[in-house]
Amino acid sequence: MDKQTVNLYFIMGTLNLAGRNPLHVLEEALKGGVTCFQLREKGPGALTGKELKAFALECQQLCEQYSVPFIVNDDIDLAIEIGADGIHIGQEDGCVSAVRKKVGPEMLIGVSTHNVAEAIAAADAGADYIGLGPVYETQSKSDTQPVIGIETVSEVVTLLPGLPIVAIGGISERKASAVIKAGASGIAILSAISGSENPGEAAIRLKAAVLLSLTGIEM
Ligand code: TZP
Ligand code: MG
Repeated sequence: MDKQTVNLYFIMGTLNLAGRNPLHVLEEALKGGVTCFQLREKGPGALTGKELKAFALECQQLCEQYSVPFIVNDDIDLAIEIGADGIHIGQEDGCVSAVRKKVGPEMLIGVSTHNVAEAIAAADAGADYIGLGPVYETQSKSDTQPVIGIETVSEVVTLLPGLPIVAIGGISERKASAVIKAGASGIAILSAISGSENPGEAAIRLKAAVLLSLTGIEM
């Protein structure tokens, strides 16, 4: 997997959108330049079963339209059934090799990691990319591990130079550059896009912050 694919990795479900239409938010974000999308449908009132599948198919279609990989969080069976581009798993969701056996050789596998040991284990097991965090405090996930800071990002990047590493947790336009300068390939975002008054504009600004930081030019 190309490191550029995770430059601006958007994560969304149907909840916590302040009443906005999820597909509208997703399309605005795609227009704004997100490079990867993960459907993460979690929490009280989350879609399940047929409704979840129908919503996933609509998200997938939009992603296809914008040539952006469509990744499903957790639900391996759904990912296989609809032919998602990838599956994203956490530390509690089984090992990468078992998931690989189930999904076959083509589907991308991403793994959430919180420290150097988990990152190395995921890479050794064949993850295509890793999520690393929470880098900063976040309101978007209640059961997060302690904040890891950008030092851990630098450490992991140094140890795994070839792997796309996407930093997650509390990342805003203002904080994006520190994370990229620490060596992350990209930023994974929930609230800074879906909680924004204007998700498209937020995506444009976040993308610009990432791309500028990747050039190494100081403004
Ligand atoms: N995993 C670690 S932090 C987090 C997840 C899913 C939530 C990040 O959300 P936000 O709103 O970008 O801080
Ligand atoms: Mg999970």
